[in-house]
Amino acid sequence: MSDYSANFNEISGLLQRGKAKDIVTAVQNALTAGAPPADILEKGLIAGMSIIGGKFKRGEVFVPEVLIAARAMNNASAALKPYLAEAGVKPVGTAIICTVKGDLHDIGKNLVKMMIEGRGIEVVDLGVDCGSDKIIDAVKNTDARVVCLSALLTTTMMAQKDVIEALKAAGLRDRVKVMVGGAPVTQSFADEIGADAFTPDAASAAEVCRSFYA
Ligand code: B1M
Repeated sequence: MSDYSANFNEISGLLQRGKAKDIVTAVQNALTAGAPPADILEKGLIAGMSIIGGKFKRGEVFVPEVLIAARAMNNASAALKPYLAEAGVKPVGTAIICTVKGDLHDIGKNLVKMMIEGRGIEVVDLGVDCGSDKIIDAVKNTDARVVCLSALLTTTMMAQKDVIEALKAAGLRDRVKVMVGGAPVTQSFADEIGADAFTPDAASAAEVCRSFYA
């Protein structure tokens, strides 16, 4: 079995240093060498971002460094996107995705979107800091069967509950399945707020989302 650890370490390092151009070349080199796209994502990109996260927490790096790492992450993910999608999959339906009100983190949301698209589902992306009204409008104006909510802050997790309550109040709760995720979110929190599904990562989010179109 081939060892791609040097490729993954290089990608992780470039991400941490925010090298938005070089990282795309490194991702392409790893693909050419035969590294599995899902491993490039997990062992290179997500691993690098979690090192940055630890440094951010300990006050060793600050918002500007995190932002340039985020830009590198977005470039590298975009380069990886075609390789994560299943070839020739026809759309089976539509899902809505956003990061909830008050929350600007979009890297995880973008990865979840990319993986769901890779399973043949069209995704309407409502962006970040997204309030219930916008989500209600999107549910009314599309044939989406699933609403995916991402939250990265302990202070914004409750906005996922607000969306579920707003869907109930609008008489739309039975029309869609609600999936929740993001670093602070747990299965017990999802149960507590009445979500239909929680998944800890983008790959399992895509799998569960696809199961709602069976
Ligand atoms: Co922020 N931030 N941040 N930040 N930031 C965290 C989340 C934090 C944990 C850092 C820390 O202290 N260690 C901390 C939150 C603490 C808490 O609430 N307990 C924090 C903080 C405090 C803040 C600010 C308040 C800082 C400040 O301004 N003082 C501020 C808040 C701004 C706001 O949102 N209102 C802030 C700002 C920022 C930046 C703008 C600088 C930047 C975001 C850039 C961007 O997203 N475009 C940023 C970043 C990058 C981070 C860290 C370092 C990395 C987050 C990330 O992208 N991870 C983060 C530390 C960390 O997580 N270790 C941190 C990689 C990404 C792939 O993982 O998003 O978890 P994640 O997604 C995963 C899973 O969670 C899951 O799948 C993904 C991939 O497998 N998933 C789902 C996500 N959504 C899902 C939905 C699903 C299912 C699975 O179903 C629907």
